[in-house]
Amino acid sequence: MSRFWVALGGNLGDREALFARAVKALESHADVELLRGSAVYETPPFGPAGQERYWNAVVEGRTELGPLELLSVCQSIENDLGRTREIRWGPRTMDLDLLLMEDLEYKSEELVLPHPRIEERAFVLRPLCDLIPDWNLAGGAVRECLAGLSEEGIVPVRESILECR
Ligand code: A4P
Ligand code: MG
Repeated sequence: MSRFWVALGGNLGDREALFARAVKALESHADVELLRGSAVYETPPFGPAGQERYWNAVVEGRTELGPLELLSVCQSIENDLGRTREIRWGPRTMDLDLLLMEDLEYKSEELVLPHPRIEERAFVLRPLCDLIPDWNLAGGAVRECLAGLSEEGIVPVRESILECR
């Protein structure tokens, strides 16, 4: 069994309903067990201007699946929730990024672990810090990486993503 952390993000449609559907879809997979969830945060959009604010959260789970299999589970949930890919960093109903899988390092065209942009993004680090503040990333512990970024405009909106189910 490997522990994993998946980030959820979305800024189109009914964000609460979409977050609930994503959590249910993940935990209803026979080989995936969800253990803990961060708070849900409303966050200022990063990327093209004029987008709505996002909801962001992180779930921690464990699985017998390998990293590519888990990525493919995440991608099929994104597709089921109406995800389309038109604009890089553009608006989306649901983005599920595989952040970490134990301390596995992996690099292929489809998957890079740890997720290469974790340390640049307060909207990822803020919820990840709820769960594993002392986890060491390349640039330092999660809480230290977060301390180096601005958290301006990041507001908790639900105590736990697992409440949204
Ligand atoms: N890929 C490689 N490694 C991974 C990994 N560890 N997890 C590949 C997931 N996917 C991984 O992803 C593009 C490709 O990355 C996939 O085909 C996969 O094989 P995508 O989800 O189709 O594209 P994307 O999400 O548009 O790109 P990217 O670079 O993941 O964007 P981000 O970084 O997720 O940015 N603002 C706020 N406030 N909150 C947000 O959540 N999200 C984005 C999207 C922009 N602005 C945001 C937010
Ligand atoms: Mg993505």
